Amino acid sequence: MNVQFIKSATRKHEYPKTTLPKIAFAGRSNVGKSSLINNLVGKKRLARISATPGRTQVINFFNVDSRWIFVDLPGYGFAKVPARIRARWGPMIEEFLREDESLKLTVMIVDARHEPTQRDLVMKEWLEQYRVPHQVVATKVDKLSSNQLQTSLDRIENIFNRGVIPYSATTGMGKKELWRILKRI
Ligand SMILES: Nc1nc2c(ncn2[C@@H]2O[C@H](COP(=O)(O)OP(=O)(O)OP(=O)(O)O)[C@@H](O)[C@H]2O)c(=O)[nH]1
Ligand SMILES: [Mg+2]
Repeated sequence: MNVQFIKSATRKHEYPKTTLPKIAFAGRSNVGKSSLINNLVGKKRLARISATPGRTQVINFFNVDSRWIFVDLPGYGFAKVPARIRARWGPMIEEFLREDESLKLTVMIVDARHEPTQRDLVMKEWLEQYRVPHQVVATKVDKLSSNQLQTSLDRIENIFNRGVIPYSATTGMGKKELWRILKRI
């Protein structure tokens, strides 16, 4: 798989000029977005995995096999991000969801261990409002027992009112299932 970083952007005029279908990855800070992207494309250090959560406050675009553009959206909800940077997050994400005509799917990533947060629900509302198709993925499932996992998946499916793919960037669980969906785009 040939994957290349294209550029970072915060505003629409900076997005890469391309008509390839875009697949965005969204979720709260530290949820494992970059790890999931790296695991999907089989590259260890493509999207930066941060020891300092919340650092990725720009939109990162990657060319995947000249067939899709993967978009690593900045994480939300990290308390230590300065308020003035946090204030920019909403308009930046909303502009992207609203304005990018080649956005075909958003992968909405939640932590399998936790109740979805208020910000996850805001994100869900935006995806619905701007009519962006979305697939919910619950990651870090390797940290749960199978009983815990079932309870957690049921809860997440209820909240988002749709099917959720269990995922682990550590074991690769869910990778095939998610690719099956991405390959239809
Ligand atoms: N056990 C386990 N750890 C994971 C998994 N995915 C991510 N992690 C860990 O979770 C931490 C955050 O992962 P990142 O991929 O940097 O998360 P992110 O959502 O991109 O974070 P920001 O870009 O900083 O918002 C890292 O320490 C990862 O190693 C997983 O599936 N299983
Ligand atoms: Mg990241």
